[in-house]
Amino acid sequence: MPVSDQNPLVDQLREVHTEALERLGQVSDLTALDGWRVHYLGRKGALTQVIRGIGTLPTAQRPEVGQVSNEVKSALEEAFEAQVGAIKQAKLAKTLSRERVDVTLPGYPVSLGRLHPSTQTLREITAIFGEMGFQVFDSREVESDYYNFELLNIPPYHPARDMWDTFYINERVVLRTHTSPGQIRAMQAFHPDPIRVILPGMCYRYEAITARSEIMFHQVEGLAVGENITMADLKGVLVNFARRMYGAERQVRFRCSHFPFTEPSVEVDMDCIVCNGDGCPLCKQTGWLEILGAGMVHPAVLRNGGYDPERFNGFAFGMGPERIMMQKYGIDDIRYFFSNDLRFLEQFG
Ligand code: FA5
Repeated sequence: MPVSDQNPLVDQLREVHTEALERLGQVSDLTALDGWRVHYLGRKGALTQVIRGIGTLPTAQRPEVGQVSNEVKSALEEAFEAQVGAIKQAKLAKTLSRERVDVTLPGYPVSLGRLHPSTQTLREITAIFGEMGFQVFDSREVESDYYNFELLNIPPYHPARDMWDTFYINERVVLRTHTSPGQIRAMQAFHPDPIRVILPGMCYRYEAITARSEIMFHQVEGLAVGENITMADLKGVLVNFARRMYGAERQVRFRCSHFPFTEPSVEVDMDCIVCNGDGCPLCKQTGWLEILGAGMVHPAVLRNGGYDPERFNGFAFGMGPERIMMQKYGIDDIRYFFSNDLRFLEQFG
């Protein structure tokens, strides 16, 4: 760079410029680069030091110093930015060369969601009854005590209430303990027409959780109301269901039982799917597994639903899909269903 013999400060500015660019070329990391910036461009940096001497110059020479110092400052700032970019780029290139991606490697397997086993069973049950002409009727999970018990022929203080340990929301509202209150709601919705419905849904019981009992489980209720419906119709429907659900060779037996809302009442057993009736731990050596409760709808219940029991009659049944799955797949603990363990859930579907 030519040296001016008239203006010593301009010469010094040019020297600073040359030296700064030389040093910048040697800076290779961002911390050192910041040190460079402070040294040359900072408030007390080399450029400022030169400009401070402007007072010693004759007035005519001062504007040239201002102009050249601005030029040098801009040039150094530009060089600084370029060096920041270059250092960052070099760093990135180094990182990338270390983290090279092999795009030909196989990816991680994508795990697909699936329906909960209870939902799958509910759908299977719904399909079987659908083919027998039953339609689905949705009823509520939060019920009044009146529907859950009283309209089903279970007045307050009746000992049969002990069969259903209950979660009370308040004195008159409960979480339904079974799907049977839906019978009354279906009758009120269909009256005076005949009815053939199933009512799937969640039930709640305030009881000890064990390998066979949950406090939250599904039930599927069935209800048929019409004229001249007999116990033989109930039997035909349930035998057909058991064989479709568990296999054509299944034997079904009806055992006397008691439910306040059916008369007569039965419990239905099926020969044990593990031992075919010979006796094993699953069936507690009896050869039979209970699959559901059922009976002919009690005249008082028909009346509560709006049907004249002199003219109409019907049957009802209620089953637990989780228990059905346990029997079908030899699952020894109902708690697997709602413990959210993928090792269990992924086996279905
Ligand atoms: C009832 O709940 C009656 N409402 C069934 C009924 C309907 C009878 C219509 C007559 C006419 P029960 O309490 O037995 O009956 O329950 C029926 C089914 O629900 C049982 O067979 C079982 O499969 C299932 N279940 C009952 N309690 C539990 C529980 N704590 N955990 C899992 N499943 C249960």
